[in-house]
Amino acid sequence: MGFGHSHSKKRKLVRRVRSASSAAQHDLAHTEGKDHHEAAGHQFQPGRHHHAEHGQPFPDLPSSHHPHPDHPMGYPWKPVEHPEHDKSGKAPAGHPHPEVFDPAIRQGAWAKYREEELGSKGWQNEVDRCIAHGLEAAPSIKDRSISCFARGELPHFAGINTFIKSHYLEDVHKVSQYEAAVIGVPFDIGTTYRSGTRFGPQGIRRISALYGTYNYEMGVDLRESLKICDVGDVFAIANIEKGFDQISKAVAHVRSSGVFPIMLGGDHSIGYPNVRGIAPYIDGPVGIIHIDRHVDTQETDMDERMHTTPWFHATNIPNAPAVNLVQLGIGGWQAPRPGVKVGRSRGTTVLTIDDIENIGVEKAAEIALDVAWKGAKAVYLSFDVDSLDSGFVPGTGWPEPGGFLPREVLKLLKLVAREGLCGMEVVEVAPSYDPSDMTALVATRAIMDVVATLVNEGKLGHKPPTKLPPPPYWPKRKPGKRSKK
Ligand SMILES: [Mn+2]
Repeated sequence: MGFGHSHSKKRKLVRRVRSASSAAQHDLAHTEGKDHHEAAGHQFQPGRHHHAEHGQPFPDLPSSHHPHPDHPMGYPWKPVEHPEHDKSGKAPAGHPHPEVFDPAIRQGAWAKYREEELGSKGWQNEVDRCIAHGLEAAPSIKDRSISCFARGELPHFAGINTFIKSHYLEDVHKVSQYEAAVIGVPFDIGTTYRSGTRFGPQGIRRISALYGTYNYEMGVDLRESLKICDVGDVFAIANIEKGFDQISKAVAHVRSSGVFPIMLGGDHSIGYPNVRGIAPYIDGPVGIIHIDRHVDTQETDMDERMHTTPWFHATNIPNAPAVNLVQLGIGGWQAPRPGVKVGRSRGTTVLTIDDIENIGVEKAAEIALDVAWKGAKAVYLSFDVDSLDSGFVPGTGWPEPGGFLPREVLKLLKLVAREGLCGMEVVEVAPSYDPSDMTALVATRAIMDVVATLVNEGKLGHKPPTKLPPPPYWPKRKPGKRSKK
């Protein structure tokens, strides 16, 4: 009984391990370029080879040498008959196999070819601008793309930091010249324990200087694909309601200019004025995807609209119904019960960390998209850094153990951003508790990954055309829905 059951389980496990190791042997044989037709697990079919020169889209690829019948995306190349080389280990003359890989199933290979398609016009413009504003480099410097005064991205340790050293837009009337705008919201009088998120925008901007605009595995260069600026900070007033009014006006200015707003918090109370600044410019319901350990749905906290309350008030906005609010990562011992009651009566959707662990990040993202987009015209994304395990985000007001791991939450963010967003916020970074800027770095990364996803999905900026098959490891989208900017 019990024994027999565990026995059959064991057998299954063994089989899986075996197939993984034969695949690994196979890979190793390829990587080393040795007699890989003999390698265990290699599905060599005598006389049948793949040849790069016979098939687009990788004419210079050293050859993906054999069929992958199980390829999930469909294999783009046809096998080529080579009856004269029908013996194992006999490759055609002049046909070495240095690096054999399949770009359609390996991100590392796909991205290498994608990079070539990204262009470099933006980079050249930036070099020209830096030299025009910062003088040519001293004559002894061979690399003439370097300027004398540091302007732009390089060196990463120099300069006055905007978000990823994007252009600082001093005159906000000109924001419509851009496609996305970063707005600092240094506001923390909504905190109920540790304050300090008023320095969140500064902290995020400082560490964001580490980043370039290119991401290998996503195959994207934001410098080439997105016009992004930093409009600086909202003048936050030390009064909750007046502060909210300033924030809503600033966000509305950017959104109504047709620009994607990215808010750097600030505490989570800004979620309400942020949505209030966007919703009037959306022609229909707005869904909200909220990633957090905390529900933040109570009406007041200590008699005010604190950072425990944004979604109560946001879902009172006529076109931001609570049934389109989905909350991911909820749990722990920092959950005031009044907010739970509101969620129950208004019909919000909550997935706990345990839920997400049980059903998986991909399924959780599907649920989030279904709920947020149901009958909606646009979706807003709110990311609280305290949704991660407190070990990764000490620099926050209410750290809680047991939250997301960074890789999990980054994947979740990318998946929920795929259908498009009308704006996003990253909140609760408090630099004074943030050794080595690690929490601010998570915040930066979240923004970068979301924005790059929007670009890659054709929802923001301009995605360079491609001749490549779709990137691997990207779950299939449900056909024909949810495609609003
Ligand atoms: Mn929170």
